[in-house]
Amino acid sequence: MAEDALIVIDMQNDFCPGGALAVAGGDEIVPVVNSLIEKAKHVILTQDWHPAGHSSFASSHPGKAPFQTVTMPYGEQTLWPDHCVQGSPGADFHPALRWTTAELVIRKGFRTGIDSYSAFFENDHRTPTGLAGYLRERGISKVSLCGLATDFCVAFSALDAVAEGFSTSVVLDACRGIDLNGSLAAMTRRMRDAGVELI
Ligand code: VGL
Ligand code: ZN
Repeated sequence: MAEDALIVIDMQNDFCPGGALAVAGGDEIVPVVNSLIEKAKHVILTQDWHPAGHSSFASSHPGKAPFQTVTMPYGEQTLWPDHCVQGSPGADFHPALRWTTAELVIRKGFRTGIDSYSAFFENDHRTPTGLAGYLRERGISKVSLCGLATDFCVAFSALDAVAEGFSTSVVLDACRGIDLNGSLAAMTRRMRDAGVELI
């Protein structure tokens, strides 16, 4: 039988108000995400998990400020404030997130030289995290996504999920966006055009 899974993206302290890369209203969605978790058959979490000095941090690029871009060997990369450093409190899941039933936690962004927005591939769109293989091996063909941020990690995960052949939906009520230079509208459109069901 075809199984389905809920993928909860980056519900971590640093993406919530008070955190290093706070997404407006990021904490408001915790109760909504918890109710999705309660109803889901299988729950998978992602955790942004950067070493100190990660190449996506503006602080690693002299003269650069957060939200500017640099060209990396794999393409253009937005620079961020230092966030979700491995083992730091900011990298922990939000304290009210009911994560205990999760069957898998995928950590991403742990290679210094490359960022990873998507739960499936790093930002070179080539290096897999292993998630697609895990889902296939478990007979999961349908995924539903929620979390932070709508226009970065949620959107890139959803785009890769459809490209990998999974039936994919995003629960927008259970997401919040960063919206950098119109990225929320642009990524919403890209998801819709790619065949992601937006709920
Ligand atoms: C994210 C920027 C940098 C996200 C992660 O979770 O959307 N955004 N790292
Ligand atoms: Zn990150």
